[in-house]
Amino acid sequence: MRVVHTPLHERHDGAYELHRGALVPSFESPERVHIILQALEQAGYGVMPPREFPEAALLRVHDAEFVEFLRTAHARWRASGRDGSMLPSGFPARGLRRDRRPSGINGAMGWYTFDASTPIVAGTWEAVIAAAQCALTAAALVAEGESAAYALCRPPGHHAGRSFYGGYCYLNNAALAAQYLRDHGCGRVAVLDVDYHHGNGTQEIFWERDDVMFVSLHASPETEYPYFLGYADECGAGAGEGCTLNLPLPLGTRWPEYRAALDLAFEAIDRHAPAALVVSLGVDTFEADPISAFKLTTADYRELGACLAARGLPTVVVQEGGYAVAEIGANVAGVLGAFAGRTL
Ligand code: SP5
Ligand code: ZN
Repeated sequence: MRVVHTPLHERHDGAYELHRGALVPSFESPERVHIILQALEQAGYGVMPPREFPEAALLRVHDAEFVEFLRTAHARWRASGRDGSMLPSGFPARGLRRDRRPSGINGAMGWYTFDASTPIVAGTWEAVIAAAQCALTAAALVAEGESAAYALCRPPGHHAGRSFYGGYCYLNNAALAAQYLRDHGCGRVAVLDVDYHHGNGTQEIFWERDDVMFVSLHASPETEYPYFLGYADECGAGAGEGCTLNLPLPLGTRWPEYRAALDLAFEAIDRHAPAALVVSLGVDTFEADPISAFKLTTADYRELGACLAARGLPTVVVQEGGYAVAEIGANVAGVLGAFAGRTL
C-alpha cells in the first residue's frame, strides 16, 4: 500500500484555538504527520508526493466562491491591518440574516465557518491544497488498479462541506477522493468515517445522492463536537434517502461495542454494493486522545484494519483526526498494516 505525503502540510500551523473557553495551542499540529510518517517509513512503506490536479477537481465537491474565500482569506486579513492567526468572532445564528454575505473579512469568516477552532494562517491554503492533492492522488492510484492507497492528509477534511469550513478542516479530502472515484469508473462508492467526531461535511456533500453512501461511527453529538449533526435519525434526502447512516456511540466506548457498530456499518455498506471504499481514518477514538472519550487501544487499531481490509474492496484511506501525538504513528500503522499484504 502506497503512502501519499508532502511536507507542504507544515505551511499550516494554526498556533491556537478556542477550547473550553480559552485560547490553547492547536491540537491539530504538524507534529502529528511527522510521527505518522516516521512510523510508516520505519515499517517500510513507499512514500510518494501527490500529483497535481486542476482546480476543476475541487469544484466537483466545493463551491467556487468558498474556494476563492479560502485562497484569499489571509491576504484580506493582512490587508485589513491584522496578522497571524485568523479566527471568527460572530456567526449567523437564528434571528440574523443568512441571505447576504458581509463584504468585510470578519463577517465573511463567520459566514463560512461554524466554529472558533479552525484558524487560517498565511500558509493554510498551500497546505489545504496539498492535502486535497494527496487525497486525489490516492484515489487515482486506486482508480488505476491499486488495491489500496493511503493519503496522509493534513489538515484533515471531514468537517468541511460544500461551502463551509470548521473542525480543523477546510476542503473535504475524503469527499474529493470519493468524487474522483465516481468520475473515474466506480459506479457506486461508500465513505466509512471512523473518526471520533461525526463527519458532518461529508454527510452534507452527499446528503441527496445515491451514488455515494456515507456511514459514520462517532461519539454522540448530544455532548460531542460537532453537536448539531450526526444523530441516528439522519438518513439522507431525495435520491439519497437511505444512503446516509449514523451510528452515534456513547462516551467510554470500547472495542467490543465499537466492533458491533462496525458490523452494522458493513451490513449497510454491503446492501449498497459499492465498487470502492473511502475510509475517513481518525484515530482520535484512542483511549489517550486529549479531546475525545472513546477507549480504543493500539491493539484495537490492528483489529480495525483487519475488519476494513477483509471487505476486499479497493480502498482509499484518508487521514482525519487523532491528537494523542505520541501514539498516533503506531495507531495509524496498526490500521494500515492489515492492507499491506493484501491483493484483490
Ligand atoms: C478532524 C477532527 O478530528 N476535528 C475535531 C475538531 C474538534 N474541535 C473541537 C473539540 C471540542 C472538544 N471539547 C472537549 C470535550 C471533551 N470531551
Ligand atoms: Zn475527530
